[in-house]
Amino acid sequence: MKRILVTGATGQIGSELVPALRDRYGSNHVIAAGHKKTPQQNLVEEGLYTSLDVTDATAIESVVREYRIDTIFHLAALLSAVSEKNPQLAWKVNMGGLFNVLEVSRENNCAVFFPSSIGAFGPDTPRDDTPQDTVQHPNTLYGICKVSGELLCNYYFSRFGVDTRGVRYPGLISYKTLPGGGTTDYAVEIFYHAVQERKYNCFLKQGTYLDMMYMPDAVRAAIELMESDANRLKHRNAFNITAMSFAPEELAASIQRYIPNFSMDYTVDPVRQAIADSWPRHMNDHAAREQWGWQPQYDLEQMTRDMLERLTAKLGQSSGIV
Ligand code: AKB
Repeated sequence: MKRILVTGATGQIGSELVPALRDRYGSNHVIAAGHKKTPQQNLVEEGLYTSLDVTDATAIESVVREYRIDTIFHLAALLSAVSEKNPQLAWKVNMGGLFNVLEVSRENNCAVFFPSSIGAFGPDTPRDDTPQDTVQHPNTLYGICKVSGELLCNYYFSRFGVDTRGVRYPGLISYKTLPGGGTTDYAVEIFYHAVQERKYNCFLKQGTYLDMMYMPDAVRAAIELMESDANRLKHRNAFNITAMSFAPEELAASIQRYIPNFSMDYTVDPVRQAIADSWPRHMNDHAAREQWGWQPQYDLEQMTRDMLERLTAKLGQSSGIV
């Protein structure tokens, strides 16, 4: 039975990955680790929780030894927009944290899941049907950390035999925890505003197509990749995965099918627009499909309906959904 550590457990992915891992492997086999943010009640009450600063290698090592960890889902990182505001801190947390996790894993024989991102691509990358292996050249600090992280994970596998695996996540949409500082955050915020105010002011302009995914698919992808047959993995790290690609006005139209009086206008944030314009519109994820059977379950329509139903219940609003 696995013994798992999840760093960044209080974040958007971690807060949903931890309960899924606890359901699968048992609550005593999954240690959720957060740092600055107050942990969600369920993370603390329904299993093991610890506070952990990933820039402190000694602290990671002592958690790994204390709980006899054999697998680390290393999610702790700053997202793209906050990384542009504080590139020095982003390098320290995103690169320093990953390096520490890989070193501790090398010494303690742990497998590592590392989430890369569409942010690992840049303006020179083909934006449509983006190949698995292609020019990357990101021009954001977040992207530079992601592409370096992909390479570092490959290096730790080929040089030291650490079982590193990972995906390139698109923008992730979820109703449990807000993302906090990404370029794709509009696709989450829009739902809160639609349910509570029936209107939203979008910071990306019309026609900005980006890959997206609903959180249940993202969580399943991480677990399935880590459980997949290593002999079938030709890439191991940085698998392109996607579930849908849409522009803001298409997401708004999808919401309007359930909330007809929802309206959206635009005040473009130049920093986040420039980041979005440097990312793929739609990635090719055939390598993930072929090598470990990746298959998304939620498209735009299914995701929109589920998000609206669950957020309406969470926020205690009268539905307004037709
Ligand atoms: C962000 O927008 O920074 C993230 C990502 C796509 O990596 N959601």
